[in-house]
Amino acid sequence: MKYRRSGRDLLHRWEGNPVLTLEDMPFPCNSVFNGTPVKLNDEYLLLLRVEGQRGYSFFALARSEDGLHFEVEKKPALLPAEKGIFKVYENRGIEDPRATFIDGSFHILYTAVSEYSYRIALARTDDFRTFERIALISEPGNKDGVLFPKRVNGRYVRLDRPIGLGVGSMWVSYSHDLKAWGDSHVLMSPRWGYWDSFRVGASVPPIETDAGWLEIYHGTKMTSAGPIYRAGAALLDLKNPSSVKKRCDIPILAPREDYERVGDVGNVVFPCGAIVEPDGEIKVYYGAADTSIGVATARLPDLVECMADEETLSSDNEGVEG
Ligand code: BMA
Repeated sequence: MKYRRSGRDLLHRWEGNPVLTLEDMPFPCNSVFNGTPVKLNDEYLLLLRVEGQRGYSFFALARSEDGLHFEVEKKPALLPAEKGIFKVYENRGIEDPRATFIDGSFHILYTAVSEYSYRIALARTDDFRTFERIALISEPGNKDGVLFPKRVNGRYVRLDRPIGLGVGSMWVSYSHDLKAWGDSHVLMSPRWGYWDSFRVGASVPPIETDAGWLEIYHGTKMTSAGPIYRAGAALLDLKNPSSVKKRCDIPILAPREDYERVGDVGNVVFPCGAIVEPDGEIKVYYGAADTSIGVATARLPDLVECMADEETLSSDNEGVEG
């Protein structure tokens, strides 16, 4: 397997990128991006966000033996709900799935889109063939939900990104039953002057490491040509995920290749999940320019080492309004 170094990014792109494009889709659609990966029975599955030609999104499933070469199933995996309460809040589509294995099955947080704004929804599946919608778990104006893979101090934990007054921060919330959430706190905010100075949101469901919960997140910087979406990393305290221990001061992946620079929304890399291999390699799957999907890898310990103490980073920011 060959990986290409582009610039100084800590994540190295697979030289066969993009992994999936419109050309690989077995049915007509506008684009494929923002997929979440899982490994099931030695097979890699990628639940994809597909934007249909009408403009709203739904999910399709791709399968692979090596996590690099995927084949997309002929029929969509999950469409916006056609009845009940989910229909009301999904009538403009479903977006950005993020899968977590917990309590013996896969739990997918995704964004339900309607004229009433974004909400985070939860569905459960064992096989990615049938999905059971569990609940709409956020107020309107919230997206980028990711679920931790285990309970912490008896409670389920999630990260999300409620829309703020111009500033988009990452929050943490807790639940006893996955349906009712509370004890919400702001966790990480944009940093003035940094690559993540405009908005930050959770991207990859947190990964447990000896050093803490590794969160690969997305951060944006606003420019005169619009936002640039990059990926970064932070470590949260294992026993208290409301506490950020470390945060990387540089992005781990930034748009550099043509397929990341040019597309429906240019200058975007947007991870929605990762696979940690038994040998410590992490494969991060990301949407590129809202038009295709890429994969990039690193050694998990290298990602953990790249981070500076949060105290050092906050003192950099002292006295500066973000
Ligand atoms: C975010 C989400 C993603 C999208 C990204 C870049 O706010 O809506 O689905 O990939 O913007 O357009």
